[in-house]
Amino acid sequence: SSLDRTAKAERMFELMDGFLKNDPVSLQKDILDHVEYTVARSRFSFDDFEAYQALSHCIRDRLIERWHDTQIHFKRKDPKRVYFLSLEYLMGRSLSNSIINLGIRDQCADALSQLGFEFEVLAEQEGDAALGNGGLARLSACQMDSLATMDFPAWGYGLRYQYGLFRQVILDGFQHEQPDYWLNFGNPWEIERVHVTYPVKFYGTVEEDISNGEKYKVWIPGEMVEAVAYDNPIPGYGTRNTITLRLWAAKPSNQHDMEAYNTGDYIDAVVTRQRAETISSILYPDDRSHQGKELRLKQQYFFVSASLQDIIRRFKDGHKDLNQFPDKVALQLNDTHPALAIPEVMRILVDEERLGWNEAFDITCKIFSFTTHTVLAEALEKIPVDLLESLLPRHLQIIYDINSHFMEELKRRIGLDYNRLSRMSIVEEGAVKSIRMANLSIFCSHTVNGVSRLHSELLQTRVFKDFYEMWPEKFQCKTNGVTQRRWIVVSNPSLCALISKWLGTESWIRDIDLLMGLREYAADISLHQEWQMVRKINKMRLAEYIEATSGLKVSLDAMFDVQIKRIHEYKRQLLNIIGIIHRYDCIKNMAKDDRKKVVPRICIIGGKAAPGYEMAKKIIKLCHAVAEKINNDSDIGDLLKLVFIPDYNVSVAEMIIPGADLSQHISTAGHEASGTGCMKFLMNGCLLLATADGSTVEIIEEIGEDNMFLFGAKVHEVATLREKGSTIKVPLQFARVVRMVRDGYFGFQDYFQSLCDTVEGSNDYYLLGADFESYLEAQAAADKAFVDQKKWTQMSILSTAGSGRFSSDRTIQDYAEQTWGIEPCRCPL
Ligand code: H53
Repeated sequence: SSLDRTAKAERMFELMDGFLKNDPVSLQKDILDHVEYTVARSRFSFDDFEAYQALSHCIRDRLIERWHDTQIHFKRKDPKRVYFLSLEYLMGRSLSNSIINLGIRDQCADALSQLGFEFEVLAEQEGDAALGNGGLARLSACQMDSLATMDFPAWGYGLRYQYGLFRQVILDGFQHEQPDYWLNFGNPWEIERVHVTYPVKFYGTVEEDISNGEKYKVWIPGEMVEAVAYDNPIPGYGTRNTITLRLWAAKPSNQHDMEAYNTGDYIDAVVTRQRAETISSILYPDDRSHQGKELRLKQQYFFVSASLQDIIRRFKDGHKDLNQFPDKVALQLNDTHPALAIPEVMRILVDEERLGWNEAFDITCKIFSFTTHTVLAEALEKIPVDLLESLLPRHLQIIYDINSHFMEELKRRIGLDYNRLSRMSIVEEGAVKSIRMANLSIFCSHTVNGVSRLHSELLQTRVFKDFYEMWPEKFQCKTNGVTQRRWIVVSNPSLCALISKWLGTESWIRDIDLLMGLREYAADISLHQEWQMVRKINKMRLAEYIEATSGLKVSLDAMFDVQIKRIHEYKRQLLNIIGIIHRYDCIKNMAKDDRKKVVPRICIIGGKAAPGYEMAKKIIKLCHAVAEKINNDSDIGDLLKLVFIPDYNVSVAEMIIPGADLSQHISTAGHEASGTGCMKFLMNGCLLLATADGSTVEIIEEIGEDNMFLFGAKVHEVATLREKGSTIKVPLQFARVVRMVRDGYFGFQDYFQSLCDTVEGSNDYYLLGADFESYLEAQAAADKAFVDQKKWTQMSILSTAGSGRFSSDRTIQDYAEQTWGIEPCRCPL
């Protein structure tokens, strides 16, 4: 009764001491309590890792307080909500980020130092949460940070893989993959919700039934698995708002079991049950390619089904009329990976809620929006019809129904243009009949967006031209962004302090446009000195890491030249390596006196290759073979070094980026949808050497061509160059370097032949040869600028100052206004 409830609440308030306190003494007490009661170590003897665990739990408690308040506030206000559906999140570490967003960094450091611990050392104890592959996954993490900071009523949904992205181990220069069983030491950043579970169905048959004189379809599943929620609180910065990233884990279902147990083999029945858990066991390590595997499809549906059940339950708790669903809910499809949500919503509305087809379809089209992250044909998901039919028979029917509505509408508008109809169809006929998930997503979403302006244009003029001509109003551009909280405040504390000092405020951490204020001081000598000092500190940190991982000692006066990202032919790490070999060759052939003029370089490359991507693996091996040669050549000395940093991940990036002088973003124009690494480097005052591809086109607009080193063919030139094929004029130096590799100058002669084949003559699809000359010119320009440290520092300051547009806060604001139609809902302090 309500009386009981009031009495209960009063008693509760009596018992509570108010919120957890954040002064150093309270923090110390809480840390020690967690050492004793959570970690179960004596408070008189615990090591760094145990201190990390205790501190994390102490921070987790504070997150939970805010998280509860936020959820209650959202419930009370009942705003329109956005649900971000993504199969991948690269969260990295959580401790530092949480402490900074809670605003208690200094208090924690004080509390720890009095206990004899150093905050930085404890932060290093944490492993990365690597539930994703690359750019798309880290983007999701950055966007969650912005959603929380900007007080949006948002939820992220995803999968809680037991094995994250593989660890990369290099043996003899070859990549080997090792499993990342990241939950081994527990995960203080998640909260298991044993009561938030939903059944997820697979396989079986579809039957017809009649109720109240109306026919409807019933799906009789053949397998049932339970989805259990794990909530990860995401704190905003400078706000109490703390939102939820809800990840699903698969557990065996208890329904259906009685029969199995009664009919016989107990052992078999238990083993079968256990198989359920494999659904969320492992992240697929392929970036941008899909393989039509059943397990992958199961993962997609598992995550979609559990999320939608959760979302609809939350909606129904307070609303009866499903027609109001679009007023309260926006569903964001992060690439096509969650696109099964479309037929799933239709199935729920039509089969379970018994809405008419048109009414259901109308609702569906009002709630979905779709972001595509690629221009590469191989990255567009296609699901073989056979696979879908066996795993999700009802969904296949629904997709066929959607397609026939779609085809009818098209015929009405364009007549019987069969070529076009077949290009646009959701169903692809052919050797393997399959479902085009992108076409499904475009047709059923109210908006479709690319992730940079160039990419959005290419979608309209090439990849989805037919669709754009039909529904131009659907197409939007949302240029990616990254969060300055992680990429400056957490990872580059010295630069953070310097910026705040010169701007006279810390407000830029929430209001990034203020960074522009640095332009005013771009020529100020005392800023230059402080700026250079900060850069030196960061280079020192990176140099120590290089020495620790590779044994190589590097000079801080050299230019640190970095390329870190997934290894892919279109990203052209091979162009970088060929350039390095050329530089080596030049130095070797130089007169001793001329060597004095050479700008010393430390070339740093890092990134993982998908385990089945042969050429990418060869590129890694070539990098090591070349490094072996150069680094041990006494003629070269400190003038040139090449280092491959193994096991590149978010926390390694946090250490490398602040220490880089120059970074390379050199994809063949028209291939990188956006790129977000370049934005992180830009924020940190690293100069870019880049092609006009993806988001760099917009970076040029912000900081001007003079403040970066641009080169290479432009998008509109690429097709013509490809047509020219082997008649393109390729510089002699390029051919010479490729010959060196072919001739076994770096060893492994046979192994590298096929790699060399990919860049010669008409095989050179990514145009390394065609772009080589202008690449060398850009490199020479970078050398020249580096010698003039005053000029370089000014360019560096202007890079940071011009990076505001590339904050994920701006991206999220754009999505909120132009796509989702949601407003902030700020929890009172
Ligand atoms: O998504 C990033 C882009 C980047 C693009 C990347 C991406 C993946 O990481 C995985 C699959 C895919 O189709 C695209 O390659 O250009 O910056 C975030 O939008």
